[in-house]
Amino acid sequence: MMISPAADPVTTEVIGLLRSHKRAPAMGALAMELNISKPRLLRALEALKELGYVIAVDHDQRLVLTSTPDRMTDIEILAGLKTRSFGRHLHCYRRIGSTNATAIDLAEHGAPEGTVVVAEEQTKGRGRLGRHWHSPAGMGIWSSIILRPPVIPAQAAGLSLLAALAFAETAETEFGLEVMLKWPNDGLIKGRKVCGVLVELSAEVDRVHYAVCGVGINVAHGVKDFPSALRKSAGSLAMATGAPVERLAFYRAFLQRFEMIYRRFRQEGLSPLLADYRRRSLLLGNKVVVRQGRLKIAGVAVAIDDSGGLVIKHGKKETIVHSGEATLR
Ligand code: BT5
Repeated sequence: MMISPAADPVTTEVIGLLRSHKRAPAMGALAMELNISKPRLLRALEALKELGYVIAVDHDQRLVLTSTPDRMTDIEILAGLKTRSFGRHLHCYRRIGSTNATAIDLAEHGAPEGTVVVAEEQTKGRGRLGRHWHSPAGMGIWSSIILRPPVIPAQAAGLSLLAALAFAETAETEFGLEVMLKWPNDGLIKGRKVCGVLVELSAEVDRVHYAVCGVGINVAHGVKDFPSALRKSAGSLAMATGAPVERLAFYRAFLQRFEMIYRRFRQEGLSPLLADYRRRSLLLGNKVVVRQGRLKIAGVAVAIDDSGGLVIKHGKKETIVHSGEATLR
């Protein structure tokens, strides 16, 4: 189900007006100003209340917006979002199978670059290789962005790295947290996975039609909010900072940062951005094993090359891997 006050123009107008006035007119005057009946206004106020807005009536019967919800709705995301294209087309859902699946559908139907799908809850959140991504209601940022980079498929592999980098830089700037990146796509804080990225491509051999870049960021979880299998490995921004974290502010900052990084990638390619990624790399300089299906490559991770591949040295030989599951030995 979509959650979009913008789906109802009256509700949108009401919240716009309440936002722009410290004290909005009283109910009757407001209905007149908006040229709607009082019952219609009451319905809009009720809808806003259900979305978590708190609207008080002061001693002059004027309406006062006292609190806005930390909900991933279009109006709240767009309030103060400073991007050119990321999030300018927004599809917000209360509950959805997977934001990646919906974004792929939208991309197939021509949705433009920067289109975002975001959900409060995913019932079939997906990780790489068919794995499940735990995405409970209200706990995190479950979101996908449609990108249409003018590159060949091999170059698009770098998008996972860029999304992870955008997460790291946002967490550092917003909260001063130290984020480590586990190639290719994990964002870890204090050894726990807080962010995962899943890029899905539609491409020909020499052209990418679109890439859907899905990003999952755990925000509000305490340890017990994770299923027992994840309690040792997963973390959240709230666990890392030791305080509640507002999803909306973080999400806006993330979109802004990711757009900046992505625009640089479009203009200059991956290499100028890799220094920032390498600096946070968990694997570089360490003994690792990378599994690609049944294939196992063990050695020392010595570099991340300019295409985003991980260079593993074993004996005198070096192998470059572009995908796989890496673990420290
Ligand atoms: C990923 O896969 O890390 C990619 C996750 C991408 C999720 C986003 S949410 C929005 C968008 N829509 C989607 O449907 N997906 C994307 P991978 O590297 O394969 O890691 C998956 C593994 O991480 C699982 O097998 C679990 O072990 C673990 N895991 C699952 N949920 C987790 C969570 N919430 N936090 C930390 N670890 C988790």
